[in-house]
Amino acid sequence: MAFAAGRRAVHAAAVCIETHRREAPLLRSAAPAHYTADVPHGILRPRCTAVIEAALARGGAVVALESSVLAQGLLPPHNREAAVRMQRAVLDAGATPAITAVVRGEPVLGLDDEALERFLRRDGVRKVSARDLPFAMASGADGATTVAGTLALCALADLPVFATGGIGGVHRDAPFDESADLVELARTPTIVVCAGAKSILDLPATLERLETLGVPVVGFGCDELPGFFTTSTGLRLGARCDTAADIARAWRAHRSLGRTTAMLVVQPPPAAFALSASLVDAATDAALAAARVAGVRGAAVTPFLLADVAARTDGRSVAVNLALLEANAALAGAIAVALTEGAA
Ligand code: PSU
Ligand code: MN
Repeated sequence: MAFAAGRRAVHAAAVCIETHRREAPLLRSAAPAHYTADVPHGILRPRCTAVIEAALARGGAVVALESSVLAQGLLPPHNREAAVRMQRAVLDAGATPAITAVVRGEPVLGLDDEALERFLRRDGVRKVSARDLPFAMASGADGATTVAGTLALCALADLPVFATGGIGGVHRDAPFDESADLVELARTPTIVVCAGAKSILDLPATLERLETLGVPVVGFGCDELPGFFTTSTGLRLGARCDTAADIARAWRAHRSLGRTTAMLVVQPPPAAFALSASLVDAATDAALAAARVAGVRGAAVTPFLLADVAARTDGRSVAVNLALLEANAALAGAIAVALTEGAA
């Protein structure tokens, strides 16, 4: 495991904790003292595959991809298809994909083939939000990171761009069930590309919370918040961009203000796959009722609802899910490249 001297970190050679403890000098962190006073070994830097390490070292475009959508959101064989299509889309855009996860207790950017296979089999892989990271690490577990968990890892490696399907948000039924994705978006300076928040959520409330938290939401080629499975929701957005270069420019402005929130870039699912609002609404209402009857709670809610909606739409929700994941990965790749190009 490598430890870095703060967020503008160096690519220190990987050392295991024990070696580090005995032999390596303590590294000073650039983070404020109250963050690091009780972290004698410094802030961790996720282990990267060689390809990702090389891309970071040359200042190349790298796009983070979450793993919870693979290990909890989509069932085999669709999760494999999602992994392949997303990574290929990032590569085709000229960037390097980095699936984030905790592998046998170690936070990583990029999964090797063996770990990816385990995650795709969903073999004892737990769902890891930001709060779950320390326990997954301490117990040596495999953990698939949600948007919140992924953002926490992006921050450790200064990854500025991340693609996902839909973010978590404010749930409709359960009072106070609000995804940690929102809070992490509010404190992680990363561009997050998605198709909005999942239709199973309370979308107006989710948008309001993002506003309260100061997270800019920009439509990519659209003026409304997309509904994940659907093109529109009737919820107007305050900003629109039509090119990756425009997003990059807005991002630089955001960062020039010292803002440390994410920027949410939303685009509708590819038109050929988008579902009608009536179909999605009916499936969602039925799924919510089923969750109530089954007494599903907490972290299990989102995977349950997604699976139930998939069953109720004869898999059409899966087809649109795969298509939008690929499209979002492609856009994230283009934005990451634009960030490396126009550094002025
Ligand atoms: N969107 C999907 N599939 C998913 C998720 C989102 O299409 O599996 C996952 C993401 O990882 C997101 C998480 O961060 O669900 C939200 O879970 P919760 O509501 O428990 O925070
Ligand atoms: Mn929740």
